[in-house]
Amino acid sequence: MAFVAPAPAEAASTLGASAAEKGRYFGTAVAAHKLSDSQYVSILNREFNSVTAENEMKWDATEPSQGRFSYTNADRIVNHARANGMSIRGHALLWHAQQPGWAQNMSGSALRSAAINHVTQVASYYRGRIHSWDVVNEAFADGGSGGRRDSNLQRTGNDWIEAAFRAARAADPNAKLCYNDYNTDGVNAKSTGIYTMVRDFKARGVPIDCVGFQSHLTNSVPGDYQTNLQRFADLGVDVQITELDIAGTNQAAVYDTVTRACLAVSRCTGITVWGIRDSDSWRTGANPLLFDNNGNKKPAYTAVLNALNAGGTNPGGP
Ligand code: 9MR
Repeated sequence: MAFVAPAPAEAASTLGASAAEKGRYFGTAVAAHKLSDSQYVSILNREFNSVTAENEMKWDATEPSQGRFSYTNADRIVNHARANGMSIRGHALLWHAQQPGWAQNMSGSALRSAAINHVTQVASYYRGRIHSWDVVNEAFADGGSGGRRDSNLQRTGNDWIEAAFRAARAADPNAKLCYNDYNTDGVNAKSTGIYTMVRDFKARGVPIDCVGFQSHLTNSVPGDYQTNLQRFADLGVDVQITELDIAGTNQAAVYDTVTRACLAVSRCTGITVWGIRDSDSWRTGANPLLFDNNGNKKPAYTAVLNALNAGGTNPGGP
């Protein structure tokens, strides 16, 4: 009988399936009002196994007046995800932007109490259904200071971030709790400020499980992108690429580099792109996503899929 060589493991043919083979997820931001667009939904269901609500879980959406919570649009996304076996990134419990008007007008201890109550209420409502929460979003300043961004939340006291993480842990003990920010994609003053905060939280037992790197990129990615992910992982937190989109030239090559960097870091547990088709992107006209306006796969899509299929495994799983 002739020897028949075993077939090589078949390369996965979708982003989600390929990432899953590597113990990771591949997600996208989703807008609830697009769940009636059949082209959008068919790509979503075919390619992705994680979703992030693009706007529907933000403070202005979930607590439009103080103490009155509104989950209708967020629930549409959560229900769609659960019905299709997708995990969910919660985005975001506290942020200086997209606050409801009533919160924008508050300060001091009243704002602190309202903010912590918001964290508790929303995280409790979704308890058991969220893989990872962006507990705090974009709290560090741009530029060289490495310090906090000024905001009404920051003015309630420097400990507002740790108070939010403690409240989130109490409300949903099984969700991974992330700090999420942009312009943190290489080793720079801003990412180092966050690194120092995470190291301090780990040393003092403040509950933090993950750091999100938004990765809104143009033309290139910092040469120390993987090194930067790894230094956070070495603190004992997972890292996630949370809002990836890449404008400009070399798009496919930069998507390839980012995907490979995640796969090379065992604690990089997943990648989320910030929308499905170019027409879904917040960066109007930049065409920074993996599918064109007609829902066709772009060269950037093929680059990501090939990088996922070529990449290493993550024994820990997502
Ligand atoms: O993509 C979101 C867009 O629809 C909203 O108008 C905008 C409002 O601030 O927020 C966008 O998403 C942001 C995300 O929540 C946090 N990081 C930056 C994203 C792009 O602005």
